[in-house]
Amino acid sequence: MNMNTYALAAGLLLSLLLSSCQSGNHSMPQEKATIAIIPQPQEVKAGEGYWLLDGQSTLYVADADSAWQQLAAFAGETLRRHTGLALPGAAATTASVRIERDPSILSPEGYTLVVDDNGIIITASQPAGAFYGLQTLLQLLPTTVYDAKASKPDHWWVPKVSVQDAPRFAWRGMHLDVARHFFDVATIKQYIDMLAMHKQNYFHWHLTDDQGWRIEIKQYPKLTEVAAWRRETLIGHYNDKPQRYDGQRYGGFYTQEEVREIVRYAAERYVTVVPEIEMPGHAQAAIAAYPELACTPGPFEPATKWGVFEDVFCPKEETFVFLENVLAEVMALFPSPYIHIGGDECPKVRWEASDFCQQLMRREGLKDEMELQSYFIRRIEKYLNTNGRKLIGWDEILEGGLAPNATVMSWRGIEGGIAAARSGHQVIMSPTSHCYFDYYQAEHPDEPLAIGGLLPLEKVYSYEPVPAELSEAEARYILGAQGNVWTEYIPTVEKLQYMVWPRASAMAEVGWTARERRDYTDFAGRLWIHMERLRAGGVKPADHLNQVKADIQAGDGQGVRARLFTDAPGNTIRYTLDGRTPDTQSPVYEAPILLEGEVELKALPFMGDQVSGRAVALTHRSHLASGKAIQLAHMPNEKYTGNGPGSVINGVLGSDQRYGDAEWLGYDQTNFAADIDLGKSTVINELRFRFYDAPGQWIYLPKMIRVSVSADGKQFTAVGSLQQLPASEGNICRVRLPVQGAEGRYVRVEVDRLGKIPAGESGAGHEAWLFIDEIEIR
Ligand code: TNX
Repeated sequence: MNMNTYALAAGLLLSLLLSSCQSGNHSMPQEKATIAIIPQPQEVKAGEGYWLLDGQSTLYVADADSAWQQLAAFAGETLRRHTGLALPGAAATTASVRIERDPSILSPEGYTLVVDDNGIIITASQPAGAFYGLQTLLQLLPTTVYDAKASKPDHWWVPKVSVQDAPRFAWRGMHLDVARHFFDVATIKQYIDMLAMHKQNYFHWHLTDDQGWRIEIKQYPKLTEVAAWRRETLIGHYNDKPQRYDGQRYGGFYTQEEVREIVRYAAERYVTVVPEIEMPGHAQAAIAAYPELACTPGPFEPATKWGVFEDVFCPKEETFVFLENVLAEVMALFPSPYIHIGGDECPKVRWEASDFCQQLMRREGLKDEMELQSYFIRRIEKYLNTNGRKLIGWDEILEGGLAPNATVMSWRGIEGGIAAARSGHQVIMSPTSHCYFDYYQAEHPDEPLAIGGLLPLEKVYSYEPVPAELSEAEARYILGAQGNVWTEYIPTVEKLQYMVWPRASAMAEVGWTARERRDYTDFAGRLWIHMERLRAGGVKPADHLNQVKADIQAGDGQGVRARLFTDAPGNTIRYTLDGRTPDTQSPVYEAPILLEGEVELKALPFMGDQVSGRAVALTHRSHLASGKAIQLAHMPNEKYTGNGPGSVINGVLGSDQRYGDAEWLGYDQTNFAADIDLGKSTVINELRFRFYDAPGQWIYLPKMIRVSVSADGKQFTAVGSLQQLPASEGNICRVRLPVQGAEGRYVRVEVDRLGKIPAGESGAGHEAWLFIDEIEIR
């Protein structure tokens, strides 16, 4: 959307106001309507003029068989609720709104929507497609259609248009963790409403975890008497030292009646609810209620803090009896063809120490605890399959061998998804890098506490669910993509909305819209209007569209440059370099700003002379390496690439709390090693480093730093090294390494990772991460 369309959008709003003032004569708006549909359809052809919906309008819905009858009832009710018009039924030949069957439409979720001189007609081969046509129709109307509380006008102008549409992926999912924090039935329904509006079709309901069991199971009452309640809850961040607790009992659960109601509510909106019952790990709450299901006697209590816990289900016969009984009740409640059984993050320490487990492994010929996990999942899969259901698990279920028919949800990255697709298993992609809405969404000191990381809207939008590594045949196993919402740091509905929207709107477009139709600038333009829909629907989204962002470019020897931008067009950015708050007299940003010496850049967006959004502020301090050229021997993990290699010599420090920002580089496989070209022979006295230190997140300080210099970039002479690092302050460790008067043009810096995480620590045995955000040379 360009500036012009903004003006048009404003014009549309104005004309709608005018037309509602003149509702007596229903004068047609003079301006052309802006069509801003999210997710973007396959094809939208705008026509000329409008079709009038008013008190005389009627509705016809194909209702030949039962599947269409449900749609017919729901479509009528939806249209009436949203428009406030009665829309009585009429024959197909005369009705103003017609929803018709067209078996020639190939996609079961596809539809066409035509608004022309003959009225409004939606065609689809299946009710789901018709439902999506209806969603598109609502998005053609002013955003007040979504406002249940607003009084509705007595007529609506519907812009003439022809839309042809079908989704790219069959799985367009959103997940919600109700174990860490509980959300009531009304909130779940609103969540489902929002998914339906975005044509998302799977609601992955994470119902059990260490901190709480949230679904009533009649045969096991202690799950809701004991497992649904925790003594207290961690407050602040897990990494805070010391950790603090609120001392408040916390919990809740859904009765089976409520579950049925939600499943029914979702089904009316063509959303399938996929329940997740976690096993064998993330089960501490369940074994607190039934300790006989653990490998050790207990007692246990539902966890009061976050993380991964060692007390897990023990693969005993009575555990399988319990789980099958639980799943039997779950299957009776959820018609979903898929049942999610978790499978992630299951520590093996209890199994290793258990005589029972070790004997079982010998008896079954299982070579290690990974294979025991696989044995566990296969048994559960067999049970589900026997009952006509399919198993989904997180990508850890690949370890020790994948159950024969399992669908894999790839979260730790995309590798699990690639491996599963290559072995002919269905895959849902939800890697942390692009799909975790518990991560921060902006770099700003006012952002509310989040688990960590950084996942701005644009990055969500950029997600491509089909890994480039897959052949066309393998790619067919990618069912789609999903946004995950873990709620450790999301205790309230307001915060839930803030974290989810509009990032989930971007995810909806990733799942629905053809790759070549996706364009972030265009999306951001449509989102400007779409946010009003969200607000009208009772959801307060995070609004970062007008926030100024800085993209710091460095590392190529051309100095350090700051490119400033906002997501929404129409802002004028004004800035200062001395830390003062910009005003209407401050210089207007036009081209990247060269940062030299000591600079406190602050930039604010303006619309006219009004501040339109949040500022960006950053401090730049030159040192001998800033703005010079750098070459990395190893690239960081693809999730933590900062803003390229230059991030570590750009004179700008990263956040002290968020290692996922554009300044930090993160390594978990290789060491860090870089050659910095100072451009000419230079005497250097000291190097200063910053490392991130957060063992709870598997991030450790390095075990060794070495520095050498060279005149020609080939022969290097060691000039300093360090093993003993000073104590960290909070999560930051600042290191100084003196190299008294060393001289050279090239400086080689080598930083060795710790290696494996030590026993007894969270993530023991995994590779420790190393995060570095700056190498200052003085
Ligand atoms: C990992 S994603 C988990 C969850 C946490 C989440 C926090 C997954 C399968 N397991 O238990 O809530 O990280 O981002």
